[in-house]
Amino acid sequence: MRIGITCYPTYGGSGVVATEIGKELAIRGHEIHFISYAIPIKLDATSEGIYFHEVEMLNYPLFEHPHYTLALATKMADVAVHHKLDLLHVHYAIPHSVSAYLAKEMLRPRKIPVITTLHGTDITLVGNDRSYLPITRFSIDRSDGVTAVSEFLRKLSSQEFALQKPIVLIPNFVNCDVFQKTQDANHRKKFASADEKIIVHISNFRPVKRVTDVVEIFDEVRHHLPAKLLMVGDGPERYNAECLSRNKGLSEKVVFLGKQDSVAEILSVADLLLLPSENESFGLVALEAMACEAPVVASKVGGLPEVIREGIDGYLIAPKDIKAMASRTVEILSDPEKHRKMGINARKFAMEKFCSTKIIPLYEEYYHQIVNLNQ
Ligand code: GMT
Repeated sequence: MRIGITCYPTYGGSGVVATEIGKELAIRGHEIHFISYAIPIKLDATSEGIYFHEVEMLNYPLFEHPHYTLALATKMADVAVHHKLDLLHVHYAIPHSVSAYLAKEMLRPRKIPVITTLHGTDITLVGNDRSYLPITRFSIDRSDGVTAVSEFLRKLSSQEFALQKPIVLIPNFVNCDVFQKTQDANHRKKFASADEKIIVHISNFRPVKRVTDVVEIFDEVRHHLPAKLLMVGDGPERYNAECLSRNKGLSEKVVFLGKQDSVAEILSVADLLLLPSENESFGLVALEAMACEAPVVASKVGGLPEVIREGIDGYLIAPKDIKAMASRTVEILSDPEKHRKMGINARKFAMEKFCSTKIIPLYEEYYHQIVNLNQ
């Protein structure tokens, strides 16, 4: 098939998922056309079967705000015609499903089916804001197919948007060959000394991630065992988290690594992942850590209980309960047998339920179904 994929090209789960889908589909012989304002960070646009089309914006003094939605729609229609696309698959509803709807209408009577994949905050935070709700609901409803990355998000989207259209669950996935625990002791040494446990947090440092809680939890944990905290990513809460860590005298033990191209390399040395988010529709990074045999201590919110099994791959705790999160972290890290078992369980679950080899065919089947319905 010839598939157009649109996503945010920056760091973030939805862009990573979209990029990985495109890469895996190209390996399976499909022709993939990414359409966005920049090359997605994890994309090699010189790979076989992968093409990138940059959305260019017109600047004119009258336009105080950029018209990305329109420019994207125009580019989608252009690529669809000139590269004979079979469908457009957009990730994150806002504004991508609106642009796709416009492109589809522009191309009539030619039919180009549109699939929207909902990722989380496009429904839970931005999508249900009064300023965006009607257009988000409209564009999701006009998509020919809609998928959500967790059962939590599938149900919530149907309810919040009172959609007639069925939303199909296709969960996020991980490439278990790329995400693996390292066997190289020297790689671990780059981050911590032999007696220190390595705790990792990875996010976009937005308020919803509660990054200062991560520092608070680590502070408690440090009273019980030697450890290092690797903070990966960047965003509005980074400064607060850095200040808190300095004020607590933890500067030597908390390392802010910023945005990283290869989170797999960091997770390969992780002993545990902390994800105390206020909400999380799926929590892709939890799955990636699990594939690397790192148990996860996370909030019991959103789609996280679909990814992490309580007491088996980690622990799920009410958000903001820093004491309980710290105590479970110490419990896992101070019991080598429990730590090992949880890590093995986590990788096994990731491989059995969320391996890319199992999930990508679900997208292929869904594409065929939607294209056939539109013929
Ligand atoms: O967190 C965000 O605002 C960004 C968004 C994204 O684009 O990365 O994250 C959402 O999509 C990810 C990929 O499907 C999920 O793993 C995240 O759980 C989800 N974030 C939230 O629900 C907060």
